[in-house]
Order: sequence, then C-alpha cells, then structure tokens
Amino acid sequence: MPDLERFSGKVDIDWQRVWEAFERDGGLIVEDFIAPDLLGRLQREVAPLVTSQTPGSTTEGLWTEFHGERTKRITGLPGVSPAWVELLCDERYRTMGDRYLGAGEYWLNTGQLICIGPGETPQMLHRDELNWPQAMRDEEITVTAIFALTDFTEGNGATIIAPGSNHWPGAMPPVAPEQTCRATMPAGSALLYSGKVIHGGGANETEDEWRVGLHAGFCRGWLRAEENFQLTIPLEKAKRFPESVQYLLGFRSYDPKFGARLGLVDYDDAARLLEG
Ligand SMILES: O=C(O)CCC(=O)C(=O)O
Repeated sequence: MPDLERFSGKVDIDWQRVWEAFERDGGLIVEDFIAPDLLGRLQREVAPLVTSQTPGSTTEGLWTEFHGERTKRITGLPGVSPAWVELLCDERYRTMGDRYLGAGEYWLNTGQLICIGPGETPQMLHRDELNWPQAMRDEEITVTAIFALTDFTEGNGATIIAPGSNHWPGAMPPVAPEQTCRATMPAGSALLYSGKVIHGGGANETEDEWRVGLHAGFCRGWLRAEENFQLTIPLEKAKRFPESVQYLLGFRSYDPKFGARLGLVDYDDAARLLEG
C-alpha cells in the first residue's frame, strides 16, 4: 500500500526533504503545522459558521455530487477569522506557493472549510489543476494545503490520495483502490499537495463526527481563482489586512515578469483603492 511521508512540525524540519516528497509523491503531511494557540483560535472563530451552515450544494448536477450532499463548504473566511488571516502569512505555507508558482505570482485560489458529515460518500477523485484544463502544463499551476481543524481518520473522511499520481500521464487516468492511501492526521496538521496529484474527500462512516478541513490552495496569477474574495470581503475590512494578504485575495493587481498587468483599476494597481 503506498503512503505519504510524514514530518513533525515540533522539530526543525528539513524542508529540502519536504519538497523532495512533494515532487516525488505529489503530497506529504506535516503534523503539528499549526501551533496550538493559533489552532484553538481558528477552531473557535469558524465554529459558529460550521454550526449554522446547511450541507449540500444548491447547484444541480455534477456540482451536487462533487461538493457532497452531506458536506458543508464555507467560504469568505478572511472576513470572519483573524486567525485564518494570520495563518495565510505563515512563511512555510507561503514557501510552497513561492517555490512552485513564483514569489508574488499567485492568488489564494480558495480558502474554504470542507466539513464532511456523517453518511457522506467518497468524493469523485480528481486533480485540482483540472479546474483549468486549458492551462495544464508540466509546471504546477496550483498547489494546495488542507489544514486539519479536527482529527482526520479513516472513518470520518480523511482525504484519499494516490501518491505518485502527479507523474501519471493523461488528464484523469483510472485509479485502483490499492494505489491510494488516506491522509489521516491529527488536528493542527497540514496536507501539502500538488495540483497534479489525484485525490478526493473520503467517506464519513461515523454516526455523529464532522471532519473539518480548511482547503486552501494557491493558483497562478493569470488564472481566475475559484473563490471570489473581492465580492465577499468589504473593502474597509481588506484595508486592514497585511499587504501580502491583500495581494493573495486580489485586492492588489498582478504584475507579472512578462506580459501585461492584470486586475487593474483605472489602468493602475487596484491597491490604490486601499489607500486612504
Ligand atoms: O476535503 C477533502 O479531503 C478534499 C476535497 C477536495 O479535494 C475538493 O473538494 O476539491
């Protein structure tokens, strides 16, 4: 059975080994990634949202199945959780984006809570880069962290992942169960993974446990992000975020090394709206 390499955030991590595992297997787990105090604040700040939201998707068809009928998905988190804004600035997390997408050249694609509820069936397996099939290439176009806010277990829906599938040819090759493993991990851990690796949420076979993960990916600055932060976060709130977070959420414009600037306001950097 394949497995993911595990690292402990409690000791000094050899990040070279982390990125080797990322590139070889398409993913790895860092336990104790989030310090206990930050984890506690994050859990408390999002708890009311998790309780108040109803499961399922309102969009009929494929999306109902993809999102999960017994799964709650909650977006707009930077507007309600200061702890999440703090985690967004984490240097280790940002290094993943800088390394694979280029420093200052990516957005937060989405930062959504995925709460898999009792009775949920396994999500269809997929590669995150299939969000943008026209843009798929050898290089990464998206990389993601799933932060565990509760323990992820085999029973409650720990992510299913096929280690090494980041190297498999074809858009969505078949995957046998024995080619997969489960990203079981204690609360506070992070699953870091490639946009090319095949994965999906697991089934929740428990009676009453919710598996809560914060699914937070980056995508290249020339791609349209999955989540529309500019419509859910008021400008006045965005003004108080650290500059790097304003950038990640699209309140500042994209200025690539080649090509034209994107996301402008009055043909200038959108950051002008944050001044004053
Ligand atoms: O929640 C998970 O474990 C994975 C979810 C996922 O991959 C997705 O919804 O795109």
